[in-house]
Amino acid sequence: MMAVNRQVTRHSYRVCTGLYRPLSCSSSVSMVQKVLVRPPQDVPGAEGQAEFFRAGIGGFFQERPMLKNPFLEDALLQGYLRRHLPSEAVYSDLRVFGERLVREVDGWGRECEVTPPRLVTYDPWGCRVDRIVTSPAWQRMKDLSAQEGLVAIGYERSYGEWSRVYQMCKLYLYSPSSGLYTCPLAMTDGAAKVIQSLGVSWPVADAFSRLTSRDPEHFWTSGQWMTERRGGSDVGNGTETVALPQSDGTYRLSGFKWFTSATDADMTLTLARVTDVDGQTTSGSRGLSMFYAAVRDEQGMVQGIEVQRLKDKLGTRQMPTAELLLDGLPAHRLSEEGRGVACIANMLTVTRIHNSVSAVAGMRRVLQLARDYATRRSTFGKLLRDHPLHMQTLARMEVETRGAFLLVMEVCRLIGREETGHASQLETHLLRLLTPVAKLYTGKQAVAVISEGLESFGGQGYIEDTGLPAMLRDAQVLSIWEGTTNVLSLDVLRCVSRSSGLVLQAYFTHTQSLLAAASLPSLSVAVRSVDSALSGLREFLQAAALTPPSFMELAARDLAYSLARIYMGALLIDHASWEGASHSDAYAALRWCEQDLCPVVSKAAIGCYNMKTPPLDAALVYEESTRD
Ligand code: UCC
Repeated sequence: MMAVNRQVTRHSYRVCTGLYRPLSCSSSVSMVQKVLVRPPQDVPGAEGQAEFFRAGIGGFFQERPMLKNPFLEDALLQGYLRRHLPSEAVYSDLRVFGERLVREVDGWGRECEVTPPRLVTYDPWGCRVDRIVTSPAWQRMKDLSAQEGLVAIGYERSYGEWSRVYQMCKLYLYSPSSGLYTCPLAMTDGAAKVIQSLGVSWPVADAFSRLTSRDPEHFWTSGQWMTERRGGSDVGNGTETVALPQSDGTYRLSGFKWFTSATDADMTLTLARVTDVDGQTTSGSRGLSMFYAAVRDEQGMVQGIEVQRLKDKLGTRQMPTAELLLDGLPAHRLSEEGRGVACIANMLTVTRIHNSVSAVAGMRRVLQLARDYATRRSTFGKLLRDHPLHMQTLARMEVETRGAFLLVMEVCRLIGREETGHASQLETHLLRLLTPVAKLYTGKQAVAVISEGLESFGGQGYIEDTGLPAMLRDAQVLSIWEGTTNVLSLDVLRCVSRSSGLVLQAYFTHTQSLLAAASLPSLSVAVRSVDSALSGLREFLQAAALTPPSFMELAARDLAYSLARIYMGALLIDHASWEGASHSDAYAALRWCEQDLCPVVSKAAIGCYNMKTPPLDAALVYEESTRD
């Protein structure tokens, strides 16, 4: 922008005459309203007219924020890798990939947004075809995903227990440019994980090799069809789809899948109830089994499926989300009968991790754009970057993003250790607890940080073809799909009780060990804050153990937030204590720890979870509609 400004100034002068008179013609420069006029030779026939006269649109154009190599722009990512995965090959791959994202892929992502998928139900001769037509850019994303190994890296395991971290770092760079292609990749990765955990054999050996392939010709994506009209969250009670056993050991599925994301997938994993000889099924989640189905036959036609319609969504418009009538879909049962939920839970773990990666990636992207913009946009006589209040706002976003990044990478580190057989019992417990915690917390952070980020572009942040509003729309789904914030908060409670508290023990032990290793005096305030929050949390949980379950249910969301904030604080401190850390790493840790790290304790202290509260909450919510 500075270049543009200089140019405009060179060709401009102030006038106190004509249509656009200044409010004051005082001799004091500061009191004179500056009205720019175009030099007469620029406007044939309108000599001396003010710049905005008739068709003149003025000479100032704001420079746009520039996307730069997101890997080279990310000090924390580079620091994290230097510390944990100091591999020249990984560094080089991410740097080159970052260039590719800027050069070509980001444009494809935009193309996906402006060329949304459409459903072709019939061919010109009236035959039902149910074809989902996606943009060429969406198809290029599929090829790129294979070539770049975006799923494969996690299964090749060339970097042992750090392979997941490498894979997720690459996805983190890719996500904001991917036109939401990260969604099918999440499910593809989840399906591969489920198949691997069951044993790669017939009938899914070929599918596994396709899901994890680097060859675009061979590569497949998978769907995850769980949601039905009765049940998005309550899968156990809401699933109506039935599986009719066939004489050859396969099944035919009939039902209605209400939300199927990225429905152009090649295969899917899904849940259904096996019917017995009398056509009866078992209710609840004990009646659910998990199935594998190829979506299309060899001619590329959907088989046993009618695509009812594509969803009209707030965001994720790049990607087809369909309602599907399953009308005898041929399928193979992969789980034992009645073990469908437990079996697909592996997929949920992976897709929830992807969700968290996308959340932090969105935060990082808006920050990268906002900080670039702050070097190009002048207001009140100086660049945005020279306004301390603006920098304070971006710094707060940066602190949130750093906390989120370290938490998400911690979960990736843990799953990598588990998959390579390196995880201790403590780490397995931590993974189970932190997966929903990271997903629910980063989903909320993403919406808040990206919303704040849009504001830093002023009105331009609200203008559709800047590409910025789509970031906010797409972020909004992150707290919804793969389990809403409350459903995941209840999942946290469930894993605490199913493990008889062992997941919490692991949490306390590990957080304490992160703090114990922090020796920098400059961090002592932060260490004290986390330590005290941890003690408060322990006391709260001891007291809560004596309360009825309804107490903890009310506290579930605040408990999950407390677990997230305390753990993020410990991770920020730990990272800042590393010998290669920067001053900013320490500053971020200090700033993070200034907030209420343990809201569950502060809210309990004011009676938020006592039994008088639910009726008061309900009365508050329904006050208007219940008044006579
Ligand atoms: O499909 C969707 C969108 C796809 C798009 C994906 C892209 C995402 C990434 C994008 C990046 C850009 S959205 C639909 C998602 N639906 C959900 O997330 C469902 C939400 N509801 C739940 O999570 C519930 O908590 C249920 C369905 C899991 C609860 O069902 P149940 O039947 O009440 O489950 P139980 O009884 O608690 O658990 C049954 C078994 C137990 O194992 P066993 O019997 O061995 O003890 C549990 O331990 O499942 C196990 N289990 C789990 N294991 C349940 N949840 C988990 C878990 N989270 N991790 C491990």
